[in-house]
Amino acid sequence: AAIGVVGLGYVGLPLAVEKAKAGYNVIGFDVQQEKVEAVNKGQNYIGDVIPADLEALVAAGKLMATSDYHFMNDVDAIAICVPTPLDIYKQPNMSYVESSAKAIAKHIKKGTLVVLESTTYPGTTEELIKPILEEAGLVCGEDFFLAYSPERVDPGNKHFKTKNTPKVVGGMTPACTKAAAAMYRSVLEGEVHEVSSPAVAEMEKILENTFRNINIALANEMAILCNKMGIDVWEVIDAAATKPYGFMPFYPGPGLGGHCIPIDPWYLTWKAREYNYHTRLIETAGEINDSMPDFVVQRCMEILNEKGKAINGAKILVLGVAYKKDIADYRESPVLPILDRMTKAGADWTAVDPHVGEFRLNGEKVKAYNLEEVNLSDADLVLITTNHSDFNYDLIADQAKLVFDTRNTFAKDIKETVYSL
Ligand code: SAJ
Repeated sequence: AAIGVVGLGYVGLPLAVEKAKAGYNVIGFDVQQEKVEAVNKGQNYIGDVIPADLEALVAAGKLMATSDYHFMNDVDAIAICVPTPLDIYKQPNMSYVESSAKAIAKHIKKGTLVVLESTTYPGTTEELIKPILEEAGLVCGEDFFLAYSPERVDPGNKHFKTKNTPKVVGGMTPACTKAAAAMYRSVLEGEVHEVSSPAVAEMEKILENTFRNINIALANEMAILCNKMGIDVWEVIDAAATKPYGFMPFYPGPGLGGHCIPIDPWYLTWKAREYNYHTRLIETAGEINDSMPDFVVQRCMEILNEKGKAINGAKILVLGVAYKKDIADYRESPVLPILDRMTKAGADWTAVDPHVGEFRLNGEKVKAYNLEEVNLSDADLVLITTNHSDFNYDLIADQAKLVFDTRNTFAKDIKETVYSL
């Protein structure tokens, strides 16, 4: 039996590899030819995948990639792992999910299992996917099986990978839930937790990520207020974290990046309008998180000002473009609006990020240098936005005239030239 994965990104490729390692013949589908070619050459491009695994599985003919949906005829189970981004009005963009479902509907046959993994608003599987798949005349729950099972991938997480992270599964009917749970249990080691409907599974994923978004916003609001009150917010959070029950620490930062946490809550906000409900908490948290780039640049101005320097014309090194440490991904990174605001304030900034190398800012290609390529002592201010492990923090504290650290990377009061959020 062959199984398929639609979307070979940071969710789909690790899942395809795990399915192939479990013994299935796996066909990966992606519209991007360069991904298809890379996979078929056994060339890995996803940090969480072990390159040797991909190479061996492709060489053994257990895993292949294609952009030709006719291969759908050969698969008995398909997982849809395509992006669900927001448009510029924070409205859901379901086009990838819709086009994948339509492509599958053309080749669906009796007994096929379809599972949607992309994070989305509650109701998607029943209201959007099911009708598309039933167009072919087959009946969901009898002729084919349909379920929702949210992806839980934490890029760069050393402990929790696709294989050992618990998985929630909700089917359109009990038979659908069973079929999907059986497929995942044959591939994954972690608990496969069955729920009564796709909507429960869709909503629990949104809860997981909205929980993070809201609590990060709380940490950011505390940081802003502690700064005004002359209190060290990091010391406050570490002290609160001594509470052994009912508390877990979240930390302030330069803003909220990534393709999930800043995005997912807005899928619920959008759907809630259909029920005339206004998700006030999500919107307020979004405003606070989105205000952090301004707060960071404001603090840079204040710190330079204390030394009689204007931000206008100031040489600023910005350490870290990626949205979190030790990865190369800079999607939704708050560093982009920070750089934008620095340009507007007339700062002469240079981006430093060995993981990113080169990135686009407002459509322009910009180089992200290695730390060794820049002169730390020549900068008027060094801003730490992403606490990559491979930055030499002793050297930075030693050589930089001024440091503004937004990630609490230094020991407390290391030097009076080092300021923290
Ligand atoms: N961040 C803070 N303060 C914190 C934690 C995170 O400012 O206390 C920032 C990070 O710097 C980053 C953003 O929030 O810019 C998102 O961070 P993240 O740790 O949630 O990382 P993601 O988005 O790569 O992965 C998350 C998963 N991570 C964790 O749960 C730790 C998880 O929420 C989801 O499985 C995944 O997104 C997803 O794909 O939904």
